[in-house]
Amino acid sequence: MPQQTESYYILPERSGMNIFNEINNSALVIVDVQVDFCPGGSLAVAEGDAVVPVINSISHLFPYVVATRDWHPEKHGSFASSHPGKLPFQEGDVYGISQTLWPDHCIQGTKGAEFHPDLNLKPIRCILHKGTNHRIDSYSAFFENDKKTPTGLEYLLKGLGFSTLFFCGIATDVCVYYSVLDALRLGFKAYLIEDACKGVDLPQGSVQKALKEMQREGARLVHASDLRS
Ligand code: VGL
Ligand code: ZN
Repeated sequence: MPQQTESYYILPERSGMNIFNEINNSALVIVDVQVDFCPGGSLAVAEGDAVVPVINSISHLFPYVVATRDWHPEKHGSFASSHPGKLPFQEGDVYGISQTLWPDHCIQGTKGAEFHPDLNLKPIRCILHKGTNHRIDSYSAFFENDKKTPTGLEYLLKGLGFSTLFFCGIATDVCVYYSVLDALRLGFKAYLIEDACKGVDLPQGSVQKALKEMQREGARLVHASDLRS
C-alpha cells in the first residue's frame, strides 16, 4: 500500500458532494409551520410564512420527513391569559418552570393550530404533537420543558436508523433552537437550514444569538439552495 499523504483525504463535510449523500441518509424535521405563527396568526412571527416555499422546495429530497405541531389544550399553562395580571411576552411561572408567557396560540383543533395551508404535506410521514400537557410547555421536539419528559421523537428517528437530521421551521429562536440543541445532546448530527426558518426575535437579536449558540454546540448551517442539485 503506498502511503497516502494527508492531502489525499478530504474531510467529508468539506467536499461539495457530501451534502447530497447526507440528505439521502437524513430525516428532515419541520418545526411548527402553523397558521398561528404566520402573519395574521395569534403569535405571528414576522414573515413566518416565507419558510413555506423554501421548505416545499426541499422536503421531497429527504427519505423521511417529520413535522411537529404545537398543540395546546385551551387555557394552557404557557398562555398569559392563564396567569391573572400577566401580559403576553412577560416572564411567568408555569407550574415551577419560568418561561415567557405567550398569547393564546395553536389550540388543538382550531384553525390557528393547522399547518400553513400552502405547506406541502405529501412528503410528511409523521406528525408529532407537542405541548399537549396543560402543566408543561414543550419547545423542543424531543423533550418537554422539564428537559426530561420525552416526546418519543428520539426513539422514532433512532429506531428508523437516522443519525443525521436537518431542521427548519418556526421559530428559529424558540422551538427550532431547543430542538436542535436537544438533537445534538442526543448524539444526532444536526443541520439547520437557515433560510427555511424564521424567528420571534424577542428580545431583538435573539435569532442571531440562537444561530451562534446552535453552531457553537455543533450544528451546521446550510441554505436550501445548497441541498438542491
Ligand atoms: C413556539 C412560542 C410558544 C414555537 C411555540 O413554535 O417556536 N414559540 N410556543
Ligand atoms: Zn406554544
